[in-house]
Amino acid sequence: MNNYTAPTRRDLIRAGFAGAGVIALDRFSPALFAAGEPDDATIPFIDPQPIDPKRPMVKWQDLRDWITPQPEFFAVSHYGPAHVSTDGWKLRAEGCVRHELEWSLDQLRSRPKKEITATLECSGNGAGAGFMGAIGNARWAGASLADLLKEAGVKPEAIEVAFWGADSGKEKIRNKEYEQNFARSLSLDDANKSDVLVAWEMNGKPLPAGHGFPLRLIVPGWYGIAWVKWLSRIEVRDRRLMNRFMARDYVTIRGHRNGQTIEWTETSVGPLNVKSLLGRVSRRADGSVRITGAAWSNQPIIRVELKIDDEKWVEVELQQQSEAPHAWTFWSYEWKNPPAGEHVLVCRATDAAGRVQPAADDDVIKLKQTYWEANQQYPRKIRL
Ligand SMILES: Nc1nc2c(c(=O)[nH]1)N[C@H]1C(S)=C(S)[C@@H](COP(=O)(O)O)O[C@H]1N2
Ligand SMILES: [Mo]
Repeated sequence: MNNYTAPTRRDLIRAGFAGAGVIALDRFSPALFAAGEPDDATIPFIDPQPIDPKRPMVKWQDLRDWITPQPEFFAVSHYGPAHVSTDGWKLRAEGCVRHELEWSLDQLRSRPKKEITATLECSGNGAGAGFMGAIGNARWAGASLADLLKEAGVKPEAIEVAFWGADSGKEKIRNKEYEQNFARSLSLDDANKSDVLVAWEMNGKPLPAGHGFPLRLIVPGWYGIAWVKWLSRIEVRDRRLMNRFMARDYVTIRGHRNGQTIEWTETSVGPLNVKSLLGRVSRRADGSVRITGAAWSNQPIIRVELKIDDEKWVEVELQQQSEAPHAWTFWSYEWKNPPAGEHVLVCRATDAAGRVQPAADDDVIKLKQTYWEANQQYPRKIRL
């Protein structure tokens, strides 16, 4: 693999998971980089990034908040948002289980509550210039999925767990139409990870209707497609679900060079890839320029580098959230004595698995045929 550089112990210490010396930031750190500097002036990007201003999205050049403000949190629904009435509402567990179970919302809420801060990114984020802010970081709370599965008793023949949403629509499969509910599945191992939640809270409040009220799945480290909203049924299965969202639509087709030939593979969209984006560029009182952004992956981020014009890559400072390994990491860089004129800035992240965010002309992106999983570096232009 040409993108691999093994993280050193120094990298790991710096990233905060091999030893002491890391300051744990407040979980709700409201304004990590603006703190104490209310007057720094935003320098706008001059390359167009045409985002519909009415569509909730992260506005990168205003990026300040580690927890994404609710009005900026994107929403995606394939069949339109479901409006679920909680009268008589129950979550069911069925399929390859010893006991088919049902829980009311009150029964779920009386279980031990787990809270996790995790970043949710749509796998289509970054695939087109108008769709760059389909990401957000929130504090989610709910019950452990592993505990619910344990209570229902998973039978030995089970291999995966499917999560069914209350929303449905017509799907055409081999020339025939079928009414289908939204559904995604996870392998038993992935479903039993301790941080997978059936959540009823987002940032301390009941889930908003558009984000899955009353219940959704939280799958830290996975693309949004796995985070099933309006969750109504947990089905333990002895064979793989191969619906639109597992095997037809949310599929990435990539080419891999093997000597003179290219081999093509189709894989289901799954865990997050390593990625970073530039957020805000601002002028400080002393004339220097501050560049901030975010980085995320399904592994902790150990390094983010910045390239200014044709200079060498330089390392930026990470504000690692050691308590929240599946939340995005904010970073910043102080550019002293920046020359006037136009500049191109680009960042790239490296994660604890040693994966480096690819450039747009690296094979892993260049030979990607489909829209999803667009984690390439994204250069931005400014004028000073
Ligand atoms: N039931 C259901 N869950 C769903 C979807 C959907 O259409 N229906 N969309 C998925 C996709 S593609 C994404 S990116 C996330 C978006 O979550 P959000 O709307 O809370 O931002 O929800 C996922 N969960
Ligand atoms: Mo998505």
